[in-house]
Amino acid sequence: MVGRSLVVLLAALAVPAWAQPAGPVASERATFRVSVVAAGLEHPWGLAFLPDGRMLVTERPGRVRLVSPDGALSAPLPGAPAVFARGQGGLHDVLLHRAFARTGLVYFCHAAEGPGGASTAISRGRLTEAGIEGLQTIFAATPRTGGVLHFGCRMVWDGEGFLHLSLGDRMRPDQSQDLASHNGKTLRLTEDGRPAPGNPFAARPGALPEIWTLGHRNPQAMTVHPETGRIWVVDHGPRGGDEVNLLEAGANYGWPRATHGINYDGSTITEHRSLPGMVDPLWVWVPLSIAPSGAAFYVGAAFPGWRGDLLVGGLRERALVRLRMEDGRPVAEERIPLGERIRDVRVAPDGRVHLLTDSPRGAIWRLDPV
Ligand SMILES: [Ca+2]
Repeated sequence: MVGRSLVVLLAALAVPAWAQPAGPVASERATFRVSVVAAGLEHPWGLAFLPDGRMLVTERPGRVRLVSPDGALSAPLPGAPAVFARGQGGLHDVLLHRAFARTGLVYFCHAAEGPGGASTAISRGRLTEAGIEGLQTIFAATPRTGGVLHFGCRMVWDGEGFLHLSLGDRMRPDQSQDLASHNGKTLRLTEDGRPAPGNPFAARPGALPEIWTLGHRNPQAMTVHPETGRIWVVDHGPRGGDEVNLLEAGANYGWPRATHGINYDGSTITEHRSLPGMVDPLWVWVPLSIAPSGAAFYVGAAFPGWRGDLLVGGLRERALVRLRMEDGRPVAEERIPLGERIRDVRVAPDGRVHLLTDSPRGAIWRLDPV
């Protein structure tokens, strides 16, 4: 045991704490340097830019911190959600209320424990200089289950002011096709966490009225196209079969009845890559997964060569993956290796791309064009 501990210790010492690329990174349409905005974050997961130039960042074990423009990290804010922090569970995405400057409201999606196990929940509170005040859980997915995998989750606002949430299948693939379960779905909610009016299955007996789309596996990237307002999701496949999907109300994205992926042991999940009545992905990663988490369309001025492209964070791939978009769909891919697992991709108001690295010693990176 002593020898093994020594090996582990030496391995830890050999790895730089925040291993950002040291020199300029040359890619097909841009060259940039990676600056460390803030470090010392444990599995940072979600990021939001505040109107005053600060940022809010979540850490998966359940912490929320403010980051000043010069990169100084606050202490963990009091009042953050109590999370189920096991496996992939914990504190995930953060989203400002659409009228944040007036309301101060901040939304968190996270794993939460309750009767029967754990599921994904949304909690909302008011950000003040004292921390997060008046936190309330406004939505909890059902059914709760045992297990520590596939919680999703990302949140975005649509153009009508409704809140969309992406949810993983909780390793119960059949639930992705079951309208009586929230798991493996995207939901469309009011800002108070209730079913939004006009949802596609609201009138169907036995169907949960929050459901917007079904047939997802573990969508950990969801983003709104800044020009079309359409919502895009990037979903983890099993072994191979990560997908980019454009959401349409009521659509079925196929999991687990249609997929390009196979089981981790090499066995077949289904012979179908496509089925009638199910929507095919607009991009798929085979035979290996990149393990996508976090995505954003690029429309800033800092990287004119990336304009309109979808930037996707790769966990397993340890890369920023750029999907070239033409006529509203991906047509080509570039993988930009960065040496760290990339958990989230955000474009700052000034157009510079920010990344979160998924590590016990994670960081916020900023890409500065050179
Ligand atoms: Ca699919």
